[in-house]
Amino acid sequence: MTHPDSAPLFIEDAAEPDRAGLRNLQLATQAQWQDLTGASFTVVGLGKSGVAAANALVDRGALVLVVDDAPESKLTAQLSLLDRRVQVSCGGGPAGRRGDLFVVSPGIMPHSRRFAEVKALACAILSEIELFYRLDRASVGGLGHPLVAISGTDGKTTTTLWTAHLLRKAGMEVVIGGNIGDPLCGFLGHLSDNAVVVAEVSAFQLYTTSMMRPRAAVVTNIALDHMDWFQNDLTAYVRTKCKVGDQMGPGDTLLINGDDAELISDRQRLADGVPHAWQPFSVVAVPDRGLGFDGEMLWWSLAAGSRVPLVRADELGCHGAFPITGVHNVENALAASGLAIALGVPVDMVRQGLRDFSLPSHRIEPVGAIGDVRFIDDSKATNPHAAIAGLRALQPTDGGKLVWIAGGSEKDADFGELGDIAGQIASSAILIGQTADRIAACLPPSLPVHRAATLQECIPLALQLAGPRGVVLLSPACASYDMFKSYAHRGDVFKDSVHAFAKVLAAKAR
Ligand code: UMA
Repeated sequence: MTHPDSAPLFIEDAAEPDRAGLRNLQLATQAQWQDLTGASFTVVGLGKSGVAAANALVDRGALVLVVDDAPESKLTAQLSLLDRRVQVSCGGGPAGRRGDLFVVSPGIMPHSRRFAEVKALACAILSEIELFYRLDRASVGGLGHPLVAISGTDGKTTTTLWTAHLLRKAGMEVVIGGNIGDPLCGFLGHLSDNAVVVAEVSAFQLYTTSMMRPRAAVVTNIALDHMDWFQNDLTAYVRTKCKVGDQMGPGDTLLINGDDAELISDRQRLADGVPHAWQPFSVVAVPDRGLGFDGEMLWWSLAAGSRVPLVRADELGCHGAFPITGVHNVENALAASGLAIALGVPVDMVRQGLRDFSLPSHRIEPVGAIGDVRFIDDSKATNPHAAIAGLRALQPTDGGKLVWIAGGSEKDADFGELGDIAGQIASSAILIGQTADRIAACLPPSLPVHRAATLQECIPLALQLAGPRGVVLLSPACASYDMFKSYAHRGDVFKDSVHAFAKVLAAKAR
């Protein structure tokens, strides 16, 4: 394994150095940045992470230019948060300064014109999470604050929050950031000595990350997503997701979904001579070492023949806002438990935290009932794989009906497998949004399919289709941007529509 301090940078064919070039080149190969005086940076993208990165850099004496393709009029909120010492160029001006160290926002696609320009100019390219790591190491020494990183396609946000919950059970001071919302650079200067950083990390962020070494990390799973960003190169996507473990060393813990076929080659690569402890977690078996599920109980295995029970699956969330169901949530619980154990949380605290965690909203969240028909909001299912998990979690076991509401904005997802599984589990489908026709084409003729123009329109129809004791599940398999501001907005509209229709029925019944 490459030593963290000498790991290759993403850009190997660095551009010719100029004025600040030598200072920049010197920094490019260091994983710990004490003093940035004389260094020169271009930050690309003035979103949340760009603002946090630029402010952290000028605070440490660097010369910083921020560039953004959007016009100034669209960036007023971000500009108001930016340190006045930062230079700004917006509206599609120059891509940056030749020979600079470049921090690129995760929204800049690698095959975009902007990224090509950056590659031609940069001395090195790094992500905002990588910048955090290098600056944090400098501020506290050693490897910086303990960092727990959650990578993978599905379950990242839930695993991030659940891990933080388990660490807090043991009295640890935890901050949560990264792709989940708050950029990590925003925490610099605000972390106490004992703080642990729990970060959701996206493939977009990992793509330009090279030296970051988490203390514990997980790759939750791999499913087809963001293929537009990766130009349909699944191998590149898998490799990028697994970069989270590349710099880990002795004493660190990397958890890998042991049931995921896409991760098998990477597991093999990890097994071949990498010194850090990596472990699988599995919902189909209990591994000799790692975490597993036997269909009833979640286990932590220390070695062959030595396993410790955690909780039963039906205890997950039993003391929280609502019970936590679905095999995918058993996966999330196993991953969070493994990360917490790696950070030293006693098993009793893990058990408590598995029982009293509340899932964040829009993830198989019961939002109400009309009579005996239950309505479930799984709006966070923004890809087919996540919707399959939602359908499986709600699969009727009592002969009742499951009405599935799906569809949304187009991101070229493949609905083939989802269509087959929906045909087996759902009793009818109501399709909305841009992808309605493509999803309909993948459903078997045996499944009755209906269309609706709005979510509000879906509710009375779904109630009628669900029979007296059915379940109505919104699990769209698509992003929401064709009709809503976000998946959260879509889930809120669903919930409000259920409540509004329940009131109309109640008023009529009086
Ligand atoms: N921009 C350009 N040129 C481009 C593309 C973008 O100039 O070619 C500019 C835009 O005009 C805009 C800025 O870059 O001003 C946007 O930057 P950004 O989209 O990278 O967004 P940030 O606000 O910095 O948010 C990022 C993550 N965004 C993305 O990954 C797209 C946020 O994840 C993350 O919460 C935040 O950093 C803090 O870490 C969002 C996301 O959608 C929620 N993530 C994806 C997902 O979860 O599926 C991966």
